[in-house]
Amino acid sequence: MRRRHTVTRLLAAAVLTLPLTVTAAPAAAAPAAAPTRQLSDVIPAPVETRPDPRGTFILSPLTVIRTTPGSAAARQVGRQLADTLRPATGYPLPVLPVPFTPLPEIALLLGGADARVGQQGYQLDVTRRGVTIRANTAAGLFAGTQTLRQLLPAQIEAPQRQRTTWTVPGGRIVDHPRFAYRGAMLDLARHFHTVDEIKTYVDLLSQYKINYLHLHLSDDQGWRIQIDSWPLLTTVGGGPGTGVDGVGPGYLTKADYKAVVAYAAARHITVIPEIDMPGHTNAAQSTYAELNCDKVATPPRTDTAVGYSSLCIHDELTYRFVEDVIRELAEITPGPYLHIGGDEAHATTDEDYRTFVQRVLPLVSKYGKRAYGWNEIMKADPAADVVAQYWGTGTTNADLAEAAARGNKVVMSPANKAYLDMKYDRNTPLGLSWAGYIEVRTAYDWDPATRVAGVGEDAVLGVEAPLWSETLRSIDDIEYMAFPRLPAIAELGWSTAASHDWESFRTRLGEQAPRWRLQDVDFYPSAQVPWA
Ligand code: NGO
Repeated sequence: MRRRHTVTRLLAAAVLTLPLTVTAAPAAAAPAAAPTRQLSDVIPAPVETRPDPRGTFILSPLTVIRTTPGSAAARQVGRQLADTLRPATGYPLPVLPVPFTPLPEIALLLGGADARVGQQGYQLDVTRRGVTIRANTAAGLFAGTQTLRQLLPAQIEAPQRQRTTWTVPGGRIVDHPRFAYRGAMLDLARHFHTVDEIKTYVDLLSQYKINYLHLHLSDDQGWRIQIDSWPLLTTVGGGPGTGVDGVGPGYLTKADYKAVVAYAAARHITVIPEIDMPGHTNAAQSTYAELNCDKVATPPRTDTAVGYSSLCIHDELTYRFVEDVIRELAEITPGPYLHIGGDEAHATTDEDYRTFVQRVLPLVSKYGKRAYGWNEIMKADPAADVVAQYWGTGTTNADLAEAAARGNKVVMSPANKAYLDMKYDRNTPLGLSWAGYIEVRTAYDWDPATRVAGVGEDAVLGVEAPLWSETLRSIDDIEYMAFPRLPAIAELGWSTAASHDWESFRTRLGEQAPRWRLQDVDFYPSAQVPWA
């Protein structure tokens, strides 16, 4: 009976916290107002929605968040949901890991969901008595809570208490992703972004069910991650003046990196570190003379040219360096992937490039990680478990199609669709335009599984939206380029191809604006979108 005792104690504790707020909140007594949202007003679009107009739920001061007894992971998702909903509602929303409560509830339950939800999806049921989210994993429950957040009125994102009726539209959602991988990339090398800025971005990504954060940690300009066996990489390579136009210094210590990894993991986002090689290596080669074939350090460079640097391919020291970096990165990276770059190695001959990539890929496996690189690495005919990230602008790529036929998986980041650093139009103050202008509709109107000939649904692991930071410094800059295009890429990664519909998307996107304003998110007010 220990359990009963716990249940009673928890309920008593919950109810004890209530009276103060009950009297203060007018919403509880309000007549059932029509929900401001519909069950399908969600980004990314859910797989299946079955509205039930009789099932409107009203979040009240009495509502409790009930989680599967004995599951710390479910309880953690419950706590996060409570933290999200408390500021605007002012309700106590106690989190109770109990099998039953007589109170109106939001239940977060492991197991019992529709068979289709898989490892990342969820089922969400809304009735007058409560909301029930069921999933097979904590990640699925978390995804369900992000949907619930969007089903509540926009004021739920306000940092202080709001007077409104907190309706949730009735019915059932069954939802699961089209692709297992939905990523976003931040470039810390061109301009460093602080731990707090990365965390802010993670918070935003998690609202759109992004589950991978790729960090571009080194480039010609700067080196941004502590490597103990090559200590000058950060103090010199990431030292003063190493950002584009001489901005800097900046780098993540290992403790910083671990903090980012943990923060992202708590939001069901896996961090993927990238060290770019054999090109894009000037920060390392200007720091350590021995990494150059002529043993002379290159001058540091903070311009934005690309394709001029190369590690020394036929020198054993190069591989000692690369192995040290991979080993130390793998040690602090719990996620499965380690990205070795491999793009734009124009200063490396094709033969040397193959030699280099074929030597480095096994080093990634040696330290227990799955190798990942920009699509050029497919020129080296890697093993089938190596993942390629397609960043080209065309719709054919023979190396990629051959790799897909051999079984390699591809993440789609076509630069003229998914690059968040491209300008929206010629008036955009930030960003680049080498891959063209990317308005919201351009970012949305493509299909990851038909983009490149010979790389079909089965070969596509998912999508990723890279954000290169040659022109970006602050979190405001990041947000302005990511919003509203990031939600477009998120929807392409999660929602079914059949649900693809620009009119529906732009309407749902417009309804996100009040949420962004309340969260202080800068965004580009595209004329293509009917902003609320
Ligand atoms: C390219 C290049 C990067 C630039 C980016 C700018 C890839 C994979 N390599 O993308 O170094 O920062 O364009 O858009």
